[in-house]
Amino acid sequence: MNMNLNEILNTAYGRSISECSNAEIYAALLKETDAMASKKCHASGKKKLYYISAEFLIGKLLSNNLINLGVYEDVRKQLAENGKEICEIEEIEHEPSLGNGGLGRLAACFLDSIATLGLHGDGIGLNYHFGLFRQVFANNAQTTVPDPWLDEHCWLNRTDVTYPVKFKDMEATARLYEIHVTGYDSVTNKLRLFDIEGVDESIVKDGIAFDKSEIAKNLTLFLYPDDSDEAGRLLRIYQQYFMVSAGAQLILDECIARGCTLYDLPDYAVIQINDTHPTMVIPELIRLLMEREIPMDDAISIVSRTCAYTNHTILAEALEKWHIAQLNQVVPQLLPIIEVLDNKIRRKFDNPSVYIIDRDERVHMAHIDIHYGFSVNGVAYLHTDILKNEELHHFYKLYPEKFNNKTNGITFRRWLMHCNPELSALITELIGDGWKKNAEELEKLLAFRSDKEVLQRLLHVKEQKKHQLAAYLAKTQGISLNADSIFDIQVKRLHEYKRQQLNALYVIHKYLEIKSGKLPKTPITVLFGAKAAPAYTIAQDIIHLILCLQELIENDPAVSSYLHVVMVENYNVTLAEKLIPACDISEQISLASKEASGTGNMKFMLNGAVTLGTEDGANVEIHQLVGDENIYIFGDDSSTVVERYKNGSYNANQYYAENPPLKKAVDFIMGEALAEIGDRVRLERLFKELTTKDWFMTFPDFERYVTARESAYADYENRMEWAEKILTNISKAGYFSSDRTIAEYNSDIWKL
Ligand code: 26Q
Repeated sequence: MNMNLNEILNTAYGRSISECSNAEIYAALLKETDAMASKKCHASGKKKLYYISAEFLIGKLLSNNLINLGVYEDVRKQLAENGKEICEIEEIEHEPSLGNGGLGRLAACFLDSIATLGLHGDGIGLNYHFGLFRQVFANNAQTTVPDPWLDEHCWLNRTDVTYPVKFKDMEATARLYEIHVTGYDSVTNKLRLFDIEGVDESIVKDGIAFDKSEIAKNLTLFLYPDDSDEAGRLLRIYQQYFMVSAGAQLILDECIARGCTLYDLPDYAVIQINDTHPTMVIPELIRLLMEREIPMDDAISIVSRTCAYTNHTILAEALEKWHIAQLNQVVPQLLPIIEVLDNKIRRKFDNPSVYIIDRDERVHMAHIDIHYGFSVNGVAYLHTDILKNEELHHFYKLYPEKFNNKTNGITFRRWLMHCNPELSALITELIGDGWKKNAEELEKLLAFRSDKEVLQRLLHVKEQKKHQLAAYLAKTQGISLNADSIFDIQVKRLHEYKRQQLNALYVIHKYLEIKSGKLPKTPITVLFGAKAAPAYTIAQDIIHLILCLQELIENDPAVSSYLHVVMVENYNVTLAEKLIPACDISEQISLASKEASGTGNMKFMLNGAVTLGTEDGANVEIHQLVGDENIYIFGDDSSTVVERYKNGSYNANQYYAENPPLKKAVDFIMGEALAEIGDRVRLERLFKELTTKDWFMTFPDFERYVTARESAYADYENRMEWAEKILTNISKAGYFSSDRTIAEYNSDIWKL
């Protein structure tokens, strides 16, 4: 397929490429590309996958779609010949803020791979007008403002399809919107997003505050609205039910249109439930089938053979439980069904830990999924192992055949071809372009392991990407980076278990070392990027600490040319695409057992960063693939950690008291230097949390973390050996293509 840009712009504006503004070019390109996507063949077949998720963190779509439709190079050239840069046109696009972190980005990578493999499958979710939130730093702290992304020119298409959604106290209308999902040289699928008719953006005042009780106006304003009060929690139930009720109606309509009698629903649809946020789809589908005259037991059996559940966390606080009273206030029609589902379990099993409704009348959403879905999967080998043997052991004993692992993956179209065209071109020059469709072919790169020229060129690409990142951050955030320093990067949601605080303790340690005259050979730039949930106080405190360290070090001429700390503002997909290719050292330092998989770890590896990490999530699999020489692993392993939690033996204060370098770093949080810059309440709270609780056990790992990080920095000095590590990491990354993950979902679960 071809695109004649001059002709398109002439028709649209009566002007040529060079006479149009970037915004005009963007608008015309969007329209043309979207039309091209919709004209592509759509996947079909009797059975269809519905991937239902509260988040789809899809990122900007222009380049992605141009690449997948096979016209990127052509368009880039036409623009360049007329003095326009495609990356500047891209800047016009506003990234849809429809997700928060890994789970949402995974859903987006999956949609790409589902379309690429030509599978019949759509995403179902909500159209949040202001997304998660946009992060703005002020006074060394995070503040939050809405992140509007819907404008006149966007990829979202309105449809005429609407569904009624009944709540206890009102009836809402859900309107269907659609975004085309292009596969790489393949079919087009859709992301179906529901919006409430009558949504009112104007009720948001003062940051992201709004009246949480005005459901008819607020339901689709924000993803994960603050649930620290009851109104916020009820709003989340409204959102979840709105999504699943409209989604279930859509699924049934489509299946009937394809010839389904409803009794044979499992032959027409498979619903993949992305974590527990869409779990109410199970009782809702049962309810809808009963409305259509299907007896309850039949309805339960039909739905149980249609739904499959993915678990993304073992953190107890993230496993959703809704109180019966809460569900009764919003969706009383589901309660009789949930009670029947629970009673069946009580009759069958005498172990209260597998009941759906517990003694405190709370409904355990994950338990609904496990009992009434046909598949339960974890997202990395270690994670699934922990689900089977620890967290969900009682369920595993009941249904061993339901449990399976699907190690996460990422789409190489976005996370290599798009974000790193320089590296892509080099790889293609060396091994041809078979890797674009068959990622395992990257292993062919191993043949160049001792080819000095190739290694040199890999280092050169890395250098280019560092310079590009520096230029981008200078332009967009007013940050200046030393591109000749080591780029050591930790970007992910802010959470204590991910242990940004451990990284910050290292920074303090290094700062003190430099102050005392021990200078690093190569200067170090430590980059952070993370949003924290607004009600998560300690997470806000950690951001505050990092921003204070950034200021302190920047203003200390004795240190600033050796160490630079930068927290980028509003970390999102767009920034990830710039940061990841520029990274030397990828920080994956969660407390072992806590990170289900991680997917950033895979993106960094693919772009030639070396992992510094714990034996956690998919790091374990990365470690196995690249071997000890090409990764820096430190810290306690998951069984040690699980054991320590079980016997309650951890005493943070003892580590603190008995480990002088650690104590020095921790005490610095309360010291004079930071007191002059920071907020005493925040710093003191963080200090106390660490020294008295340290729930995520940073102290036991601290010393080994410092040692591992120093050895990575030392190895970096030998450029040829380092380049070999880069090469090995890229070569072994093929396993983490989401094409592989999706092929496994299809052969083991979906069977499309
Ligand atoms: C739960 C209750 C109340 C409010 C919010 C939530 C909530 C919201 C979002 C719970 C969890 C999430 C998101 C979880 C998530 O992103 N998990 C990540 O999923 C990735 C894809 O599988 C994994 O790679 C990461 O390890 C995992 O942390």
